[in-house]
Amino acid sequence: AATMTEASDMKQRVSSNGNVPEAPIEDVFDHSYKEKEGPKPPRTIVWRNVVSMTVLHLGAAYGVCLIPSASPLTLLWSVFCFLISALGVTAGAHRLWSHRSYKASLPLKIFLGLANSMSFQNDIYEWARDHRVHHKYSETDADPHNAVRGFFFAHIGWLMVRKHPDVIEKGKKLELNDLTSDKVVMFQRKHYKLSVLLMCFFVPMSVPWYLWGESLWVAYFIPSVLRYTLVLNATWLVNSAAHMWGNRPYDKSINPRENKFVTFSAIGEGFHNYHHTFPFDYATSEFGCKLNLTTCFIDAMCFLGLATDPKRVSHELVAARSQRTGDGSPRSG
Ligand code: ST9
Ligand code: ZN
Ligand code: ZN
Repeated sequence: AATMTEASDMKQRVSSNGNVPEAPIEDVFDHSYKEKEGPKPPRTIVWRNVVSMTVLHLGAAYGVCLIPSASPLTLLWSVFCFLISALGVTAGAHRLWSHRSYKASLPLKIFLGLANSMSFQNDIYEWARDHRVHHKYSETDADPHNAVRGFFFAHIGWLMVRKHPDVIEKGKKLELNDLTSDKVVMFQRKHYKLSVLLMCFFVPMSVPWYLWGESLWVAYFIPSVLRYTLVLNATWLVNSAAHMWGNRPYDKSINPRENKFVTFSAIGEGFHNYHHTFPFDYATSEFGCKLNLTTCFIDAMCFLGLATDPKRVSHELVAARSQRTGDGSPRSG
């Protein structure tokens, strides 16, 4: 019976705005995929990325050393920039564009597009494409940050080597029309470099300098470099830590887990066992706003009329699924 309800719930998402059918988002795990037999293709290190990631993290460590010499306003501004760029990933690239778990008006999309450029994590199109293969082929060769390859690979290593050919092969078969027909997504992709230069570096650095006379040096290393590096690592923890450590109250047959530390650092994205079980739920958890700043933000946008149609899974369905496939650990927010 549970499976029946699940199937109808899936359909509900597909046509939840009245009767207009939408193409289903390909974020549901594909059990039919089998990894190719035989030896794995050789791993090709991309040295340019190894060097740039190392330099970035050294810059962030230096930024930490500069904290005592920064003005309190600059630190406050850095936290603000952290939250805006984090929302560009969580509410933007993730819940809106990868999963289509709610609908956003044009002004909200523009805000999320700018916030997303502030997070500098590849353009929305590329991010959402990689994220859909991640869900559909989770923990296999076709998953860009396959956590079976270990913490380091899932966290940052995957950005330092060429992709497994299956990621590209499977990714090319995905339905991405909703992204290519989205003007904000395509505009951001077209002007990606410039938008990153402005939003990730120029704006975070020039505001403290211009408005309260912070030194450009400090304003570069803290709200820009350090803040950027922290958002990156908070995001990557969802791929590494939340695929390795924590309970699995919804589905014990999959790797993603509920991880409180990740939930906190990634503003609500650590309920990862829930999220992989119900990828279309806009709250990415059954507990709404609890520990989930991103859900609060989307709720506020709905309240203001800037977002509509947030998709949710019913408590009955969650409970039934948890009974059937969970690991028996308590569900808790
Ligand atoms: C970054 C991204 O950090 C982080 C994403 C994290 C995802 C997290 C998900 C967790 C859940 C959400 C929670 C959010 C929490 C947020 C909390 C915030 C506080 N399908 O890529 P190339 C094709 S980025 C189909 O070069 P290589 C395609 O044709 C950090 N096709 O592959 C492509 O051409 P085009 C900054 C695909 O050569 C061509 O192949 N950025 C797919 O193997 C070549 O693609 C960097 O560091 C696909 N999936 O290189 C840059 N993929 O361009 C890192 C590829 O036309 N990237 N194709 O699309 C690179 O340098 C390279 O991608 C590479 C692989 C070296 C890693
Ligand atoms: Zn995941
Ligand atoms: Zn997701």
